[in-house]
Amino acid sequence: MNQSVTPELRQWIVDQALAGHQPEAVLGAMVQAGWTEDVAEVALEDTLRDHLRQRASGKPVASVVVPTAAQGVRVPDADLPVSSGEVDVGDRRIQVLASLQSPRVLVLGGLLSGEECDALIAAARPRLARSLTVQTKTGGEELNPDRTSNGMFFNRGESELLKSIESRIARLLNWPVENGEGLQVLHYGPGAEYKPHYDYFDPVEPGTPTILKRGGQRVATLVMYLNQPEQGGGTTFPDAGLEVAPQRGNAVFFSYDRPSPATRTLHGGAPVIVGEKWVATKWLREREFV
Ligand code: PD2
Ligand code: ZN
Repeated sequence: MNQSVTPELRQWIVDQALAGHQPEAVLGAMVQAGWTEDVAEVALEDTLRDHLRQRASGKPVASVVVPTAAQGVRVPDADLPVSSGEVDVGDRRIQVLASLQSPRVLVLGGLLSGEECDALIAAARPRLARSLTVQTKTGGEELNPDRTSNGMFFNRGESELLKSIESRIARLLNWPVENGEGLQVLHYGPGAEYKPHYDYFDPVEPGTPTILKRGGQRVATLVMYLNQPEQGGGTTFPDAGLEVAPQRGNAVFFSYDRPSPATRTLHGGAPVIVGEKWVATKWLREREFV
């Protein structure tokens, strides 16, 4: 791996120290992420020495941001319907079937037409591969045993269908198209599942600064159901005791204003028992995703 000590890595080291992590623990995390121990040791010592020198000189230094209850970032959300239970996004009217404040969750009806669901499946099917997840230890990707689906990513705006869906989502959630990652399609066969996890990138992992360069943190997720499994395959929110049933064209939206379990957005894809499950996931970032 690339062993160059980037400004992002130096800031991460300082943040870990300011958050109270012992140097041995920080070193251990770096070695686990693939750093050679002596390179990591020098990077750690140099960074912390420079930081202390800068502090002693009275110069202002970047300080760690420890999010508290009052410090969450702005997040996507729908304009809630006053009485009709529907949001008009120009080309469709979308039903708000359920709304929860903490965790912030919306269950949406009729976000996609049946034809759009079928077209997404048809376009994704030939491009499926065993799902990878972003590896926050290094910023790369890895096979994840907790995720037994097959998946693929579309590029943002790669077809008229995707452009139309992306701009609908942007209008619905009041969030720029440019801040969205390319749509991901997942296919689960019988027995496949996605164990409970958070979608934000864990700030304590040394690969996270690299991932955040492409548009900051993830702040919201929209999981769109492209079909209806015969049995199983709901999206679960263990902290809220909530399970959303997959129904073709419907979706579940949730947001997280900080990368913390305090958002209560732990969620998973329950095992498919009978049939298959297709979903399309849209992740929204703080800033333009490049
Ligand atoms: O397929 C799902 O229900 C599901 C559950 C949890 C999808 C995701 N997470 C995801 O794509 O992040
Ligand atoms: Zn997820």
